[in-house]
Amino acid sequence: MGAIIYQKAEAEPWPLPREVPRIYVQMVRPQDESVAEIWYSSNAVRYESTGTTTIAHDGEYLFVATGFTEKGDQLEVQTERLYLETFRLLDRLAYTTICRIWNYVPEVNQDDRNGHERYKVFCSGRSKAFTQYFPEADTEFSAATGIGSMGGDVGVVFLAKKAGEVIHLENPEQTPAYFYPEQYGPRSPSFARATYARSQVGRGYHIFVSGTASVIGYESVHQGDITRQVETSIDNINTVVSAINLNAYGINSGHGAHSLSSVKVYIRHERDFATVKALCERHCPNRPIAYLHADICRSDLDVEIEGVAY
Ligand code: 3EB
Repeated sequence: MGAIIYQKAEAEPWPLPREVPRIYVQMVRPQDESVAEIWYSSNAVRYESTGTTTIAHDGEYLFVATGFTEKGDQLEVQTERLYLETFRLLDRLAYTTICRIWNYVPEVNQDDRNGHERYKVFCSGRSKAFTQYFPEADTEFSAATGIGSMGGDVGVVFLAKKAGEVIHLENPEQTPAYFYPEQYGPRSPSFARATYARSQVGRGYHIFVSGTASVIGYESVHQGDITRQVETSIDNINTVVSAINLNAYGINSGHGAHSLSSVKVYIRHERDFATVKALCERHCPNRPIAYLHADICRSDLDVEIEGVAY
């Protein structure tokens, strides 16, 4: 029903049926193959589009691929506007429960004209949209990834559900991102560590695990040590999807990094690819893992890992 395609700027568009919503993200090294993350549905899918936003929905899930070309130094207001428009769209189509968001922001660690890091500027726009649209729900956020891309437009993908059982999960070892102290930006990041979504039919579920980095409490740890950053990210994933944590939310299952699917690993430095691959193959054996070249939104961190458990 929708696709996120990681490919080089100059590459041919991925051959997909015309109506399928998609976003192209520049995160692939010149020597690597493109990667497509394709979300399927076994139900009948309806497709729609409005301007630069493309949509697919199947009666249970809705996939939105959207974004904007930046105009001047307007990242904050353009982000706020995009989020507000998407919230209205989700209301109009009646898929009001957000499960997962991916945010791709070029030059994410660069400062804007006012000397503010673009990640923090992006967080402000996103946070203002949430506060404006959901004034009563000040800690109600879904799983997300906020990550740098190597160029192009700002891209945002939303996965939302018809009302149904969704539980947003935190990691007891990490401060909720929406409570990060001021030093990480005037408006804290709007995301949960993971989102559990139960299927409307049968006993199936998905746990969407957010981009997970080497953060303990609210602090980055193991700066400059790629091995320990990977280990801490894996530990954080293990904690958030563990039986102990899920049971605390009334969810009767348990997972670990080893049982994640659709694993994506974002790596800041080319020189770290081999090390990170070896570690991830050990922690998530026998499953396809995409390794992407991206700036992590905290400038002192060099790796981030995400996936889906079900
Ligand atoms: C962190 O733990 C690392 O701003 O949407 C991870 C996942 C991170 C999502 C976001 C940021 C975001 O704070 C960074």
